[in-house]
Amino acid sequence: MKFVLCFILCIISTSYTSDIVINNKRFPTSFLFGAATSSYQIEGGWDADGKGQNIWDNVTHKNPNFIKDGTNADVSSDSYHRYKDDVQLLKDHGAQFYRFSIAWPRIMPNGFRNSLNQAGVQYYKNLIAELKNNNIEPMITIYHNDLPQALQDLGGIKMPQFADWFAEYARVCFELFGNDVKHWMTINEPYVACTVGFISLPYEDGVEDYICIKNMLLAHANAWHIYDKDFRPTQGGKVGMVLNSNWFEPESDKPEDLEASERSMQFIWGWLAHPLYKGDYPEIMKTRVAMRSQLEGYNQSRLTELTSEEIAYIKGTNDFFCVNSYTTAIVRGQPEPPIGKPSHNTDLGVVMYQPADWQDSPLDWLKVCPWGIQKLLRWIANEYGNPEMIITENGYADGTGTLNDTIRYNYIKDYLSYIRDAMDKDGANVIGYGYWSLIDNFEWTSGYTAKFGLAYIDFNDPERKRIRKMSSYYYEHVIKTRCLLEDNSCQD
Ligand code: PNW
Repeated sequence: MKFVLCFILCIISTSYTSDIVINNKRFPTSFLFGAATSSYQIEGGWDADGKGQNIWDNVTHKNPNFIKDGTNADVSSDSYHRYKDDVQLLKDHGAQFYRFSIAWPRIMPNGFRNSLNQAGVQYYKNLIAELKNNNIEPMITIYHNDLPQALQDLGGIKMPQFADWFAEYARVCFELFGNDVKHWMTINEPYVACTVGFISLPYEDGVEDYICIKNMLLAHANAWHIYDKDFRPTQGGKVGMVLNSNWFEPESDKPEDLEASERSMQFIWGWLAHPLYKGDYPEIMKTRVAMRSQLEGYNQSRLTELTSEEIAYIKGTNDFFCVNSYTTAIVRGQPEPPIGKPSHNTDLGVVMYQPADWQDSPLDWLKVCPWGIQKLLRWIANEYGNPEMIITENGYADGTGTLNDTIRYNYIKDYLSYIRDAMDKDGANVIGYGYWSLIDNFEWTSGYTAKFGLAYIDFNDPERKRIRKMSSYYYEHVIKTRCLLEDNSCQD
């Protein structure tokens, strides 16, 4: 059995670069291709023109060891001064949209409206105008990990007030920029922001993450309701939350492995998507966390329940499903983990790994597995009534930033092929794809050791020139021809 499994996985994994039959159907003309970035990772200008500090400014300055190479994003790709180069690069690709984020403390340095910073506002107005002049649609993420330090000092995302702080900020964004924006993304990857990316490290695993996600859901719902009532009638856009994770492939078709796969999907995707689409956390999650909490001697479940008012308030607040996904993990069932220190992982209770022979990257969680994306999209379509989906992030990092980036080129081609398969074989309602990332940038705790860009940046070059990689020319071909085959021989 093990042998058969390895045999299958090995075939699949070696086929990554060579044997995949690339989907030869042209992408519809309405399909949106673009690229993504986030404010802290690219902007630099960390204290320019009145910007307030964010939690990453604070941690990287106080504790450089927090970052693998001891760096920070004080300057990074310097998009605060070079946003026109970014727009030119998007134009060179023929991109239909650019997904970027607004830095909360750049427009509201203390986190609140009373500190509104005109220079910061002007930066985003200029960027949006430049995009529109070049027929590129701005898609805006309102929050992408760069919380104002001032709000962190008040307790940050753990505080029940967070949902109101965020609502005020989102309203300001809709007011200032909403006339030019049709796709709003409230919060990027709450799952990461509340777990591995929890900046108040160490966070209390299995307790604070549940509180954090609940606050994120309420914050998102606040923004959606504000938009729906006060802005949608005149601005006519859509508002969604950006969810992320892997596809979780069962190790075998044994019932315990199939269950482990489904449980992982429910625990990780369902944690957010169930409240948004169905009205409450997944049943399996409520049952397991309650059961383990009780055995641990808690009086109530560590998974703070949603009240019936909250359930009604959150349900139906995702106008489109934003999917960030880069990779797949294999999962296996296991006996109930012993009761001890609580954690989200033991609440889930599965064994997870990535086979050693999958193409790796400098990031320990990122290995290449193109077929996983089709299964993920199919699962979301089935589970949530085939909502409109945009792949808001997908990409590959190498350590060097080489211009001859064949792995990234294959990654884009193969992932897009399986996305196209999900559309025409499974009927998944995917309407767009945004590659992460437009340019090399600061990769959080990995600093500049992992480079995702379609364009290379030498971080010692004062001009921060954007230099297109081979994959970028391929992506341009795909955007312009809507065909994954180089000879453009796709069927219409
Ligand atoms: C996403 N993980 O983060 C973010 O939205 C981007 O800011 C980031 O640069 C990109 O993916 C690449 O990392 C993730 O540990 C961070 O599984 C961590 C994980 C996944 C995504």
